[in-house]
Amino acid sequence: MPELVQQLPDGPIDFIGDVHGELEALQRLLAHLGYRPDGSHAAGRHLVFLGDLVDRGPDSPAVALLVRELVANHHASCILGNHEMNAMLGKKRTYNRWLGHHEGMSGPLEHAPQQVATNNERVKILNFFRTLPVVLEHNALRVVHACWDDRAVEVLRQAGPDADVVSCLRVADDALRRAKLVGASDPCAKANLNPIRRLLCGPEIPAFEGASRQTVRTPWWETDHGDDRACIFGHYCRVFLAEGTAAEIERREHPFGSMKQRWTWASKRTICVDFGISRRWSERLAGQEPDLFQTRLVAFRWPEEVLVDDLGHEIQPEPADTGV
Ligand SMILES: [Mn+2]
Repeated sequence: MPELVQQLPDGPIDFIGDVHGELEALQRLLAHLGYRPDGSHAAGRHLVFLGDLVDRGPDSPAVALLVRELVANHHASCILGNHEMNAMLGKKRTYNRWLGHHEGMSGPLEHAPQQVATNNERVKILNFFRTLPVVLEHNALRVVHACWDDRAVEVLRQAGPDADVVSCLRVADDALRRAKLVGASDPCAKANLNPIRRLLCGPEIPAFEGASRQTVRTPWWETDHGDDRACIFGHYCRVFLAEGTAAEIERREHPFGSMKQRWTWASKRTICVDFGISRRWSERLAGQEPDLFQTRLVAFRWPEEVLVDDLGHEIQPEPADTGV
């Protein structure tokens, strides 16, 4: 079992946002970044994956096993995302049919092919997830899947060197359930007060009238005070694809929904590196030409502070206040 808060290596790092089973995009991005097939880099660069390696895309097992190999060979580090947590909790959803079940809601994602893991692969992958930390940091950077929260990170530090993240999450859920028996019921309590859920899924607020869900995500990065270190995170898919009423509701509910220019920092010190490849399956189903994909897998290069996407474009992210 791992320490849940670990140190980032010194030296140049490429932070890779949510991959969601998009093996080809990952392989192309690694080549654009100058990584050799064995994961080494001539300039001694290190890879950091921001979580959500799996689900929705065509080959989750291959992505998870590739990253496992890179981590084993000390070319990469990887933190947990909410999708790895869901897999460890045994949640069966349409988007994680690669785990070998046939459950889930009906909908277009059902028609997107997913490579199914063998029993042996599934065991290897779930064991790998159990070795992953939730947070990485050094004196200049903070890295988390969805939301940096000092108090939640402090709880993880207290968990010590041999913590089981699944037990930590369940213990906190149980405590909240007991508290709810004697206190007021708050639909956001689980997301906001369970430290693991807060770091992996981000805070939520009660939804406004007309929203599609009871609670909606909120832009924590606008009030991220008190830590001068830059924060790199993923999770908040920054690309909107569909048109029409459903897409309008989605934009209203989305913390980046009002964003006009997506290649920006989230705020002065925070940058979200999830550029929507979780939805590439829907572009593929719609028959989109690969050259015209709007979704991207993106790396944020440190200390250069440039973004590189899976099509090989290098983009200088704009300051947060120009695009929003
Ligand atoms: Mn996520």
